[in-house]
Amino acid sequence: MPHSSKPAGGRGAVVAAFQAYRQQGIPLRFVPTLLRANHEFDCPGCAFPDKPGGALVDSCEQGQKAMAWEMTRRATGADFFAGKTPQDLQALSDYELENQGRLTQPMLYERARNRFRPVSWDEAFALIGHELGALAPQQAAFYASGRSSNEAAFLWQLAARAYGCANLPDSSNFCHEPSGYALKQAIGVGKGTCTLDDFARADLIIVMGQNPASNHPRMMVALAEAAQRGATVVAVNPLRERGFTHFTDPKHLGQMLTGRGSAVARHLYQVRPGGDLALLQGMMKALLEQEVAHGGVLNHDFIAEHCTGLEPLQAQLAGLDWTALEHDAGVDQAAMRELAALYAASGATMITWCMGITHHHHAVDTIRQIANLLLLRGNIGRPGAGAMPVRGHSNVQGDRTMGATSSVPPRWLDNLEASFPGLEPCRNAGRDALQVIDGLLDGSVRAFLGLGGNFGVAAPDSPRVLQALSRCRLTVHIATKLNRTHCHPGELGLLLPTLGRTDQDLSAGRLQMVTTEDSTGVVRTSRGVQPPLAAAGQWSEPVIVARIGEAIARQPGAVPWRELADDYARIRAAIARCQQGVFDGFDGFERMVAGERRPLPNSAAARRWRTASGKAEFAVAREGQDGPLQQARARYGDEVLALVTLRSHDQFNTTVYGHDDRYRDVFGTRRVLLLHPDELAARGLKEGDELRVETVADDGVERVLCLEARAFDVARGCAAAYFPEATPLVPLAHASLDTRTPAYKEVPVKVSLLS
Ligand SMILES: Nc1nc2c(c(=O)[nH]1)N[C@H]1C(S)=C(S)[C@@H](COP(=O)(O)OP(=O)(O)OC[C@H]3O[C@@H](n4cnc5c(=O)[nH]c(N)nc54)[C@H](O)[C@@H]3O)O[C@H]1N2
Ligand SMILES: Nc1nc2c(c(=O)[nH]1)N[C@H]1C(S)=C(S)[C@@H](COP(=O)(O)OP(=O)(O)OC[C@H]3O[C@@H](n4cnc5c(=O)[nH]c(N)nc54)[C@H](O)[C@@H]3O)O[C@H]1N2
Ligand SMILES: [Mo]
Repeated sequence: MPHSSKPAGGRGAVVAAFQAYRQQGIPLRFVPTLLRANHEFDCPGCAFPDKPGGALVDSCEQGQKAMAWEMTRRATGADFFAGKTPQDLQALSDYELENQGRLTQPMLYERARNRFRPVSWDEAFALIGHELGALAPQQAAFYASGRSSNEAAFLWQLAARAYGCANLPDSSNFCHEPSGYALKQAIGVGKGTCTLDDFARADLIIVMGQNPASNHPRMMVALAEAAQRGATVVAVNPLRERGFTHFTDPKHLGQMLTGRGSAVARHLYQVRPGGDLALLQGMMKALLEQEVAHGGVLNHDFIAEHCTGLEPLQAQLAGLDWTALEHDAGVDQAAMRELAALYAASGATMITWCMGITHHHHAVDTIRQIANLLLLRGNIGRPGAGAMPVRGHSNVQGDRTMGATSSVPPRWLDNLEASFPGLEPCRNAGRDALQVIDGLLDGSVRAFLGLGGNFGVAAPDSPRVLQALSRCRLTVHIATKLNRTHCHPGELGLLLPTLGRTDQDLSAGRLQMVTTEDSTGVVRTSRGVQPPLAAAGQWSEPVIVARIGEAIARQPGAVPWRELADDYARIRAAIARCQQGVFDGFDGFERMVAGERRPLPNSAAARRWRTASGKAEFAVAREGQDGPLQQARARYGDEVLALVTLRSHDQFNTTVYGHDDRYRDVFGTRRVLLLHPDELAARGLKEGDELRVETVADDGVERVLCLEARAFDVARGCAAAYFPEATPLVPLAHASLDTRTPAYKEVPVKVSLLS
């Protein structure tokens, strides 16, 4: 198998960051600011926490790329759109679309002319008011991607609810939804319980279904430091990801000069996609056997005081058969026992996870097993221990805290009413992302508004979703850059350019500040550093959303939209009022000052369990609920591979920065299918072959892609390809139980030589 020995991180990371500045034409004088990104503003990359007062270079290669991509001086204004039809734009690649630069002028598409034309802000808001006024509120959907600030997200849900609609899908529906759902049931709060300090105190850190070297590089530093002080780091992943085996901290000069990386993870367990559920069950089965034989494994005091439901779990685990567990997990009993022994010997254990756990049919049950495992030894609510779903977008957690989601507690709605006398917010639950897609397909959703994101490309079955979007009466996208979803406008389609977090926001003549919340529940402030590329044509998200709110509100005057937009401290004051009895920690939020950080209290971390029973709840995994992958395997046997769609080292979700994945030795192309060499050989295939990859689904839709074969150390029975290129293979119907999160990481496929 070809394998370069270059470590993850290191010099390559620094070189790549500088290439990104050059490519985007970022003036050199901004580089020092970029390197200090996390001091002034929250990096628009991932949601991993940053160290307060941290290193001079407190950001990572990927963060630098995200900033360079946003701070580019290239503009996509009216001249770019002149004469182009949406079909012309659709012919460009995702990379080419975003690489045009920043959107700088509001544009309106009209089907009758089949062209975009510049439009004034006033005309845009009047049009939205008129069109939404003509629809029933249930016919609209308000999508939010997780990049916007708390202030914008709060106004977004307020605008939707004031209009009478709770169809508030968000990128979480495609992402960590199962984590929030499962943790809420298990420990009473849908957020992780760890802080950054826990990395410095854990004995054992289990990293499941996550590729932090590419997607949360600052976490690699925390892991490497933990490993250096003697903690054990283990990874559970079908792919042998480079970051776990060879890593150099790009901020560590000595390591960088030697050019050698060190292994961060002591062990890497190569599960089959979706095999984590069985692996966790095997670990717990081994632990319980060890408890019976020698005692001292379970934390009986903790369980007695804090937990409920252990007996049914014990009974289920006792009844499980090792052969079946080995088959489902894809790792053998000895490995599961080894991992259990490491866990039993550890004084404090953290489990972190990401999309390798959530993008599955059984995601919720798997995450309940993570909670079970932690609870068995009292590993929640003490230093160095806990559950850590590592979020994706930099403010996806905050958006949820702000109520930007289709279902909120009644208390939140009561608080909205009390805060804005005369407001009658929609009190029903609305549609989540897949329900909105159902509505787009059957025509019951007629208007789609997006606060960021690339909905049609991020969604499964993307070609069908993009087509459905273009059947809308109205689409509105508040965005920094052009993407494929924008190229499929409705009969009327608005593109509203907005400021990003790196841009100075001088709305209403004052330098405004916004806030975000990271994966560990720390709220921090952000102020942009760069003057906007086009001040008149790029408005801030809070201002745009407030103006939309004003245009569509059913009780005019109930919400002082313009006052809120003039001074974001007033939005924070409203947030503080609405959080009473919902999320703690927002008292005096309006007094937050630049540079301040606020850790929000986490009830589970304080061992207060806001669950149905008032205790932390063990759960048994559901049996007999095979998903499409298991069904396909039952029908076609080993011919079926489980396709994982994942990120390269050169992208942020649907934003493709380039065509290399240096950590997987893929260069110059993204249309590849990674397979184990044995799997290639067994099929009579070799590297470089053009493959026909076809989804196994029973809905009569043909889903076929042509990809090039590449050898990689992937678990047997599985294949990997890049998102979003491989998304047309993911059927809408393949989604997790309970939360309907797309099963992007276990698509049953058949592979053959393209004839
Ligand atoms: N630079 C950069 N940073 C990002 C992003 C980005 O695109 N680029 N995206 C952001 C977002 S929104 C998110 S959600 C996160 C995503 O962060 P990740 O979850 O790390 O991203 P993926 O590439 O989807 O990778 C999932 C990992 O899970 C593994 N995996 C796949 N299936 C399974 C399985 O069944 N079991 C186990 N144990 N592992 C499995 C894959 O091999 C891969 O290593 O990153 C965030 N940060
Ligand atoms: N096959 C497959 N599909 C997946 C996944 C997968 O692993 N496999 N992962 C899923 C996951 S985890 C997620 S989170 C979703 C992501 O889905 P989305 O959040 O919808 O997609 P992004 O690619 O993050 O959105 C990028 C766009 O956001 C806009 N943007 C960037 N910054 C800003 C800003 O500051 N403000 C505004 N208003 N707009 C901005 C730009 O126009 C840019 O084109 O995709 C999901 N789809
Ligand atoms: Mo995500």
